Amino acid sequence: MSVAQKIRELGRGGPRGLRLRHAAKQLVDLVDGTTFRARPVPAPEGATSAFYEQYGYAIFRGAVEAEKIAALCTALDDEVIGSPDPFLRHKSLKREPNVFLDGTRVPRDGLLNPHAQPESPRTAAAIEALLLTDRVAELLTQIDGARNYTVHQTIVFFTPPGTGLHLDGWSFDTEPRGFGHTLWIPLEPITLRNGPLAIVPWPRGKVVAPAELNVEAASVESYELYHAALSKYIRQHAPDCVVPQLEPGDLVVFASTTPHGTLPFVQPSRRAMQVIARPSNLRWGSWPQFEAGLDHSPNGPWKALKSVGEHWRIVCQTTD
Ligand SMILES: O=C(O)CCC(=O)C(=O)O
Repeated sequence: MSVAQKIRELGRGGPRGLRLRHAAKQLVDLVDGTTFRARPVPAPEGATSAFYEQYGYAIFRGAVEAEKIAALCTALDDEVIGSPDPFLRHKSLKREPNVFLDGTRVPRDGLLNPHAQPESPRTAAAIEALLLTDRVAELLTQIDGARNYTVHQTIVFFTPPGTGLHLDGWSFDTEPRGFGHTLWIPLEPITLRNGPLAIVPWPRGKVVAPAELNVEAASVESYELYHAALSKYIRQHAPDCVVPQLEPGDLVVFASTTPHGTLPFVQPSRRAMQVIARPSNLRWGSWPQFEAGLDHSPNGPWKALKSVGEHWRIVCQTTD
């Protein structure tokens, strides 16, 4: 059905003004994937997509322009590292000034959603310039055939966050599950010594149900129990890990259902950016929300969403 037909269909019944307002709202919801049960497009032909379906991740070389990475690093140095002001932090979820690791200029905690915070406009502009490109969208399209993506979250890491094995889908997935992407972008070389990312090769969309692990259904409270049980399952059934050694310019993408975590470090500086995005037409939510029977996507936590170019939408103001 064409968009025009959909508007006409949605606009039937009720007083004209009300009908039109209702139709406009439903159209926005439709584009957002909030009420419309869109289906994922079939996986495209090609080696990238086939590999991603089987292993749940992809590594692209030279996907991000070097000058744009340098511009982001300069913005971070000037706007964040050199500033006494507070910034919204990844781990503490609070606005806090830099606390540096002993003897370094490496902040202990990263930045949460710096692309959407009023205190970091230069960083935000540099993130948009680096990320929301046709090239990055085309690489995602090679994986899943979708043509438009919505960015929900960004994190900038200065040092490895020490994250245990987990699934990003628990807190942000699509319905059907496994079509959300995490984009992981090194801003400096990632070696075996500065806390690299470790990925468990895992078929895209594979979900081990809590019942299969003998833990209670997904809920905010059962996160730790589920992930402890999943880690045991992985040790037994999927013991291999991929630890990509990366240069700035590379891009790692993995699915919302792919287990991953951070390895330990001896060198503390590890600048990288992590991005959570979904094909814009798909419904989304967290596993606990899906488990509770949520039949539409949540409305927040953002206050504003904007389109950038042909291929991107991004949450540009959050309630954090
Ligand atoms: O950057 C890393 O080492 C992993 C971080 C991560 O998985 C997360 O924050 O969800």
